[in-house]
Amino acid sequence: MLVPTDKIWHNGEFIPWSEAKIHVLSHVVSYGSSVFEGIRCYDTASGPAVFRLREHVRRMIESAKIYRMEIPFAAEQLCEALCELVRVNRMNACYLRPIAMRGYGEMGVYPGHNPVEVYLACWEWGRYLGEEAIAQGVDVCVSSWNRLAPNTLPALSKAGANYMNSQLIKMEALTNGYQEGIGLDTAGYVSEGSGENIFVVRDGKILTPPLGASVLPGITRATVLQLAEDLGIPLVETLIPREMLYVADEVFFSGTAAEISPIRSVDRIKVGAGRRGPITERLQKEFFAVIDGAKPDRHGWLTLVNAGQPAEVRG
Ligand code: PPE
Repeated sequence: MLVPTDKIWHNGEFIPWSEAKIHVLSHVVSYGSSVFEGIRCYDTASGPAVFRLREHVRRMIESAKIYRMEIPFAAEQLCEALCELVRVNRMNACYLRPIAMRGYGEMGVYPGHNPVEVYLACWEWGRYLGEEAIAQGVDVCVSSWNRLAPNTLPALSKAGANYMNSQLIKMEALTNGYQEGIGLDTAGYVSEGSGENIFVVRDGKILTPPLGASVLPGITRATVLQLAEDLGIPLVETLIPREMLYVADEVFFSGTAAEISPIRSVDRIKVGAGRRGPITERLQKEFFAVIDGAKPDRHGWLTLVNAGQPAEVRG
């Protein structure tokens, strides 16, 4: 169950968690007109630190732009407000959820006369695919549902409406006893999980679907691309046929919530040895080493929430 924190930010003001409500006739409720982000804040030796904050805020503004939605706050304001949100709620590790939505005003599909409402919330969120997932891996299926077709719902935009498709994929997977489902694009190539990008390892080389395969441009996906380069592991963005999942040495998911999670079987066919593979483990180690400060933050991925705050706030 979601455990409330103290405050939620609404259009520039902090309000109590329980007062962050919308009218049932808000545009977003009937027509799915929202864009959002999911961002992790980690508890580091230097205090809470938000992972790739600027990149997430940029993606949110771009998600909105695709839908002609103007967010009435600048990127820097949103970044600062998100840090403030962590401080105000006295959080250490948490998950941040900025949402921009078309609000209350008129009914009808055309959204231009409805105000854009921006909310920033946070709460504690543990392991997305279960406690064991990071070390043991998860059992997944290929979904009978495809991902969004090109030029229908734009996959590059992290819009609320896209998650109706994700829900179909996720519900089918859980109903059939899997932890997650993989969606294929409408041409039948591997796209992504309901809430994760996907990677395949074969003969020491990493493959991942290109952005044209109906995937979200994942921030963790971009992180894996960079870490693979840093570690000298070859990686290509290329179309992946479904059956490659069955003959791969390793398959893993990436995502803010899922972090880097190994996949140990697909459609009950064992992936490699049926457990986390060595390249997945190397990438996980590198990822978590940067996050927990064991390795320097060489790419400037962490924003210290308490930087520039008075000493009593820094604790
Ligand atoms: N694809 C989809 C469809 C997706 O929802 C996510 C994130 C990703 C890929 C990975 O993107 P990134 O987080 O930038 O690396 N899914 C978010 C929402 C999960 C939820 O259930 O809500 C997340 O991981 O925060």
